[in-house]
Order: sequence, then C-alpha cells, then structure tokens
Amino acid sequence: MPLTVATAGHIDHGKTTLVEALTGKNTDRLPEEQARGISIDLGYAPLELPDGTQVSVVDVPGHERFVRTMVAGAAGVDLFLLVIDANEGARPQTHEHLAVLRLLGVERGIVALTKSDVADADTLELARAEAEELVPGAAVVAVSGRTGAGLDDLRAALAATASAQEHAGRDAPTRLYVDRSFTLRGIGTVVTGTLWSGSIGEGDELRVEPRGRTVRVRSVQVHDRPVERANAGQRVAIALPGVERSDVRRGDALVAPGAYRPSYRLDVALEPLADIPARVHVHHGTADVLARVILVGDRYAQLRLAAPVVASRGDRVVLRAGTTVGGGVVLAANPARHASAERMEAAERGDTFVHAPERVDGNWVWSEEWLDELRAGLERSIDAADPLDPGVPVPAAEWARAVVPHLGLELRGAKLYRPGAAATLGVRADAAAALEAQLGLEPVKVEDAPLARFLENDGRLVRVGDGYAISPQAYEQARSVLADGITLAQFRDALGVGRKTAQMLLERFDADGVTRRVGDARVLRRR
Ligand SMILES: Nc1nc2c(ncn2[C@@H]2O[C@H](COP(=O)(O)OP(=O)(O)OP(=O)(O)O)[C@@H](O)[C@H]2O)c(=O)[nH]1
Ligand SMILES: [Mg+2]
Repeated sequence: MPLTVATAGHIDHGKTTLVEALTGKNTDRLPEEQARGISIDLGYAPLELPDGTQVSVVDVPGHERFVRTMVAGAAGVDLFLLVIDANEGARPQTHEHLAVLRLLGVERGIVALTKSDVADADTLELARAEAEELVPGAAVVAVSGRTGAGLDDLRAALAATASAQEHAGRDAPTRLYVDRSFTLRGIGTVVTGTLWSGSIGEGDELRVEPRGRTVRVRSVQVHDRPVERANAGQRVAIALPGVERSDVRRGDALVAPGAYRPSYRLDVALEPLADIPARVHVHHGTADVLARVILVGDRYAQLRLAAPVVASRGDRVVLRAGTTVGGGVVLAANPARHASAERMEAAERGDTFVHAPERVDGNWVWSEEWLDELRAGLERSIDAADPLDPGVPVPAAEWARAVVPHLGLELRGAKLYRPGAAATLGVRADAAAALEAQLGLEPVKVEDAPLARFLENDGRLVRVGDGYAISPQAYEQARSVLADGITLAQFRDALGVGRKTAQMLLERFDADGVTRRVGDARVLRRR
C-alpha cells in the first residue's frame, strides 16, 4: 500500500539532509534554498522501505515564516518523520509542527534524533527522553544524515509504522490538492499533489475546483514513472493538455466531477490551542484562505471564507494567525449561513443535514434555508437586470431542473422572471421618446438593440435592415404602395426613397410574409 510521509521539525535540524541520506535525492532545488542553506518550498522524494513498501517523502521547511508551506505539505499525508537535532532538542517549530500534525490528524510517525555523529552519549539520552515524552508511542531513532549511522534502523522503524497504517478514505471520490504546477516543453502544464482519495488514470475527466474548469488527464506519473492509474496515498504528477499553468495553482483541487463543491462556509468542531481570533488563515488541503470566525459556543465555529475551498465533512483544517492557534474538524461544508450550535452538535453526533442540493437515492434534496438563499440571490440579480428584460439565466447546475419549480419564479425560455413581470422602459423612457421622435420613412440607426426590440413589441417602432428602424406609420405607408409584381425600382419611385431604403423595406415585407420575391419582382401573398 503506497503511503506518504512528511518531515517536520525546527529549522536546520537536518530534515533535508536526512531525506537525501535516505533517498539519494536533494530536495532543496531552488537557487535561493541552496544559497541560504534552508528549505523554502516543499520537496519530494520516493523511498522504498526494506519490506518493499513505496513511500513518498514530502520534505517541509522548518523556518517559522514557512509554517504555512509546511501545513500544505503535511495535509493529506499518512505518517510524519519528526526530525530533532539531538544537540538542540525540541525548539519552537518542533512543537508547532507537531501541533499542526495532530490538528491534521496525522497521528503516527517516527522521531529521528539527527546529528548523532556530533552528539555525546549523555546528550543523546537526554534528547531521547525528551522526544519520548513529546511524542508518546512513537519510535525514536538516533541517526546521522552525514555519516549514515542509524539509517537502517530508521528504515526498519518506518516500515514497522507504515505496515500498521492504512491510507484513509481510499474509496471516496477522487480528490487531489495541487501543490505545484509547472510547464514542461512538449507536454504542457503538469500539476502534482498527494492523492487523498480515489484514483486518477489516463483519459479521466476531472474538475479543477474552485475554478470550476473541466480537464482531461493526458498522462499520470508517480515519482517520474508513468503509470496507468495512480491510487490514493500516492504522490502524483498529472499532465493536463490545453490548460495554462496559471489556470491551476497550489490550493486548487482536482476532483471527480460532481463529487465535491466549493464552499465559502465551513461549520467546524474547534480544537483550540489558544484564543481563536475573529480573523484567521484557514489551511485546508494545500489552500490557505482568510476567514472570519463566527464562534458558536466554545466548541464550534462557522468559518466564513474570503475565497472558496473544496472541503468535505470530516476534513481537518488548521487555523493560523501569525502562529498556529488551533484547528478543527469540518462538520459541514456549505452549511446554512445561520450558525446554530444545535445543528453542529447534531452533525458531530453523526446526523447529517443536507443544505445545498445533494442527490439522495437518485433524487435531489436541499434545505429550505438553502432554497431561500438561492431565491434571494436570484431576486437580487433580477432587480439589477435590464428592466427591458428583467430576468436571469437559469443556474447552470445539475440540480437546476429539480430546484427551479420550487423557486416561485416564472420560467420563460432559459430565463427566470418574477411571476408576471413585464418589461418596462425604466430610465430609458426619455431615450425611447427621443428615438420615436426621429423615426420616419428613412431608416434610423438604433444602437440600443434591446430598446428597439422592446419598442417594436409595444407597436411603437418597426425594425428594418441590420439595426435600423422606421416608424409604424411609415411601414403602413410603404405597404400601401405595394402592388402585385412590383419591382424594386417601381417600389422605390412610388415611395420616393433611395434604393437602399426600398431594399430594407421590401426585405422586411418578405420577412413578415406580406410579399414574396419572384425573380426581380415581388408578388403579394394572400393570407
Ligand atoms: N554533523 C551533522 N550535520 C548535519 C546533519 N544533518 C544535517 N546537518 C547539517 O545541518 C545543517 C542543516 O541541515 P538541513 O538538512 O538543511 O536542515 P533542515 O532541517 O532541512 O533545515 P530547513 O529545511 O531550513 O528547516 C546543514 O549544514 C547540514 O549539513 C547530521 O546528521 N550531522
Ligand atoms: Mg530543509
């Protein structure tokens, strides 16, 4: 079973050195990382354990300014590899990373006491005692990334821990949070991430959320090797032809179509580490978005997000405000705006509340509150619409056909209107009057097409040619000179207009079924 493991630990404690000693791969590939001797971005390396288990290692930066990057790297992994410099012992980010791992639900892992080559026996023993207290139940292994001492013990300890670990959520619909996107010559945009659930194979159709874009997978790789399908628990690289690199970024999710919806609100059961301020960064998947916190009692909160995330019930979030202030378990994604302790308690007990439409046994179900919110939003759009056509397009969603009849709005064509709503001129009354005053037999150019359509329906104007209009009186006048077999020239002379005008009028009569063109002449059609 493939698994992912994320490093954790204070800056300079030897994470990247240890990953390189284990895997042979130096994950500090950015020039700035090499120049400064610290990790800045996430690094990735494959590791095969002695029992054959394939593990993907995510190396995270330890610098306190990059904890947000560490959270993105640790989200969705199965195990941790906490690295502590034996000479220094646990330092601030040792504690913070450990807290983040616990908030993310990454409970199992190994502690590596590094730099054992430059630590004496007493120092090592002290460090070991501290580590055992810090992470009860985890194996603690003394190693050196420099000399390679203890690496076999570490591999064995990882294998033992990995064998007891199952990647959670394997059977849920496909979900991957993008941690990198880049362009490869001849291939196009490639995105990578940890596959949280489901599987991804060549030719699959997926959605990039919350951007709402459909993409097709050209090819899939797991650690630089092509595979037919990648499975949950693997680190995956996916080629997406026809997608710009800027169209898919860290924080986006690649998901099975229709399986997850972006949400601007999350109900969460809080796990506070400190007072939770009113504004926090919510870390979910590889996304980091600002949110307002609406506390509900002291155990729950509704997070109102500045940008949507693709979350699901049971997901973990980490809340940060300068430092890590706590976390939470998602009780509902897309809950009602009204934050109710009762609802959250029920959700925590396991009762599910449907809010936004979900398909249950083949039927769409939704809450009254959700419907009210949708209706209010549509009515706001209707009020802002052109009074000449006071409607809004029917929402482009799978549930639209089921929901629309419950909205109390009137469906005309592909648009929704308030029942009985009629088009009105609104502020264009003056423009309409001015236009009418100009109309006669000579066609007048009308720039405002909806206005022309409205006035024509009202019997106040007749449209001719491409964007021109004449008065209804002129139309009748022209009609009165029509005679069976009349030619364009005769019609023109009888009316005393130019050839172009005569042409436009005759075409309109043809369109209205008054005349029919036969050779050079018009014959009158009898109703
Ligand atoms: N003697 C000795 N030095 C080590 C060992 N491991 C790492 N170092 C040194 O410690 C320094 C920091 O090592 P890194 O591996 O970059 O530390 P890191 O934890 O990845 O640091 P950040 O990613 O910036 O948090 C480097 O100078 C390493 O050469 C070790 O086992 N023994
Ligand atoms: Mg590093």
